[in-house]
Amino acid sequence: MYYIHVEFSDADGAPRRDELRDFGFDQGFLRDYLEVALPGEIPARVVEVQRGRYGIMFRGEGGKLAESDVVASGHLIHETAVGSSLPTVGDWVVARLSDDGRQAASIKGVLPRRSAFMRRASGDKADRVNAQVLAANVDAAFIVAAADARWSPRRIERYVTLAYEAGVAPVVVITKTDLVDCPGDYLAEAQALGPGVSAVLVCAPNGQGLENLDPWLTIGKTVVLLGSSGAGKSTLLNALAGSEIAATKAVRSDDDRGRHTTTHRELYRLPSGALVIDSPGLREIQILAGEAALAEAFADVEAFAASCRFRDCGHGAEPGCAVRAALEKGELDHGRFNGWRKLQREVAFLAAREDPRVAAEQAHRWKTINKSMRGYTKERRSIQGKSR
Ligand SMILES: Nc1nc2c(ncn2[C@@H]2O[C@H](COP(=O)(O)OP(=O)(O)OP(=O)(O)O)[C@@H](O)[C@H]2O)c(=O)[nH]1
Ligand SMILES: [Mg+2]
Ligand SMILES: [Zn+2]
Repeated sequence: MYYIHVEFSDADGAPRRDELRDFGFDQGFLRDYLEVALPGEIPARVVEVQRGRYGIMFRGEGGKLAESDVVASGHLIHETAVGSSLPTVGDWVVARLSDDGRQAASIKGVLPRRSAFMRRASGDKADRVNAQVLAANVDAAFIVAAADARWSPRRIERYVTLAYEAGVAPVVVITKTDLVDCPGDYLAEAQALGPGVSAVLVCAPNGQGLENLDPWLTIGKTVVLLGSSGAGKSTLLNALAGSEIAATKAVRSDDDRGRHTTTHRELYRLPSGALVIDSPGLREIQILAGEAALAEAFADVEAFAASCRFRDCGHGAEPGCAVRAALEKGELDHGRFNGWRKLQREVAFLAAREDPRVAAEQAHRWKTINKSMRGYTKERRSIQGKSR
């Protein structure tokens, strides 16, 4: 008999305390898991990614949470080569148990992602864009930006676009507010990035402002920390955790800029029960996003553009250009306009060279079974068929 390792209610129907559920596992993921799992396979969440090895969290003996260090199965790696995705931090996966049933041994497949943060992988070629999934199944993105010389609304709005592409709420967390006289100026600049963008001022070392992040840090919810190296992501994580769970390092001198203190991606659980993904700062944000995300991130600019006399207005010398009029009247910031144009060009470039993986990820974002898992279901069906 096949024993299902996940239980949601006692005989009286009351929810049972389930540690896997505290990691964000719910009825939807359970359904997806049951659809594809074979005997001896369990649901697990990827909590750490280090060069081809994955730390996964699952219900071990006695229902207690256990962690194993595993690899992806050969089957999954093969499928990845033809279009689906390797596991990433935050993923819910189907893992195979070791022969003695005590440990997880490998990852057989990735369950459909509810959200995915993607960027262009390094080393992609001009004719072909490769996607890298940075984090999955995230509920909110904390865009961590320091109130210092590297402050850049242009960079922040790129992250905002990335968050919209992932279908996730963007929250700008402004750090190092202890180092400036007027933190309110930074807050205003962040808030000007659109009505959907929340912004919060914090000083992580002394805990100031952290309570303003509480709405996003609730039990079982997952937040990813995004932002440049040195912005203070790991410092923020430690402050929220109340202990030094991640390494941090003093701001580097300029010749040292490329070095990251955080060197891998990991999901941590806070005392509040919220889950936080820390990762190395991205050196450059080669974003992967489509027109819809761009329109959402730049709704204010697009609203002006919608009033231009010509639908295909290039916002140059055309008569009746509402965008140029807004720029001249000071209703639209020049920097923001230029940021929008630059991203538009990038989005157009991407649309022309789309990685099948990106298309696949977009199609799978809302609860469809991914390709590797479909093959997998067939495999299970044929096994069942044979035993009948
Ligand atoms: N004064 C001040 N310093 C801060 C604050 N937050 C972070 N720092 C300092 O900034 C430096 C970099 O912080 P990290 O947390 O290591 O930065 P990170 O974003 O995790 O960097 P990577 O791991 O390389 O991506 C450390 O020396 C922190 O002590 C803050 O609110 N105020
Ligand atoms: Mg760090
Ligand atoms: Zn125009």
